[in-house]
Amino acid sequence: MGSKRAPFIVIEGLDRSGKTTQTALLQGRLEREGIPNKLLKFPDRTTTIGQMIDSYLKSASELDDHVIHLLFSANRWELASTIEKLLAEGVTVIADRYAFSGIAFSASKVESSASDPGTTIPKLPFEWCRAPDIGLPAPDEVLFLDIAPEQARLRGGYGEERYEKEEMQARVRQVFQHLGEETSSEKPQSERLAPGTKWTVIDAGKERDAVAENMWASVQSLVRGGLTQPVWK
Ligand code: NYM
Repeated sequence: MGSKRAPFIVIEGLDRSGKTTQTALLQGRLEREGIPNKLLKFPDRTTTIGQMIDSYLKSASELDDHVIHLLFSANRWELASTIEKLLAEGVTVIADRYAFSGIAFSASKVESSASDPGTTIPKLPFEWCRAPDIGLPAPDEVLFLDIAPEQARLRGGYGEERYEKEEMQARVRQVFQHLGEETSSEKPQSERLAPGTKWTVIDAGKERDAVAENMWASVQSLVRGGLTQPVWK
C-alpha cells in the first residue's frame, strides 16, 4: 500500500578524498542495475548564484564570509523542489556534497582572537552556519568518505581553490566528524541534526574498487527497495 519514493543519497568528504570518482562509480553501478537516477553536484556552478560561488572559490572575487555561506545554501534551495520531484517520480538522487559541506567548511573558518592573538576563534558560529539549510530535503543516507588530510595531500596535492590547505582540511574533518555524531542513529531522533539521515563513514584511504564496493554495500538495499516515508526535512 502507498506509493514508494526513491532515496536521496549524499556523498561528503574532504577535498581529494576521491569523492567525485566514487560518486561517478556509484552512478555507473545504479545504471548497470537499471535503477533510474540523477547525479547532482554542489555547488552547482551553472546557475547565476553558482557562478558567483565559482568566482569566489577561484579567488576571482571577494565576498563577506556570511554572504558566501548564504549563497552556497541558496544554491541548494534552487534545486530543493527538483530533488523532491525526482524522488517522488522514483528517481534516486545522488548529490556530490550538500548542506554538511556547507556547515563544515564555513564553521572551519577561523581568525586570531583579539584577546589572545596566539589562539584562533571561529568566524561564524556553528548554529548560524546550520540555520539557512534547515527545511531543505534531507538525505536518507550520507556516505562520508573519510581520509586523513595528510593522506589526501599525498594524492597529488591540493588544488588552487580556496580552502584547499591542510590546516583548513583538518578543521573541516573535525566538523564533519561532529556532524556525523550529531546525525548518528545512536541518539534519540529528536536530538539528531537530521532525524531521518543515516550517516555512514567510508574509509576512503582504501583502494578505489574497495571503496566503491563498501559504498554499494551500504546503499544497495535502500536503492533497490525504495521508501514509503516522506522526504525528511
Ligand atoms: N563548499 C562546498 C563550501 O564551502 N560550502 C558548500 O556548501 C559546498 C557545497 O566548495 N572546497 C566548498 C567545498 C570545496 C569547494 O567543492 C568546491 P568541489 O566539490 O571541489 O567542487
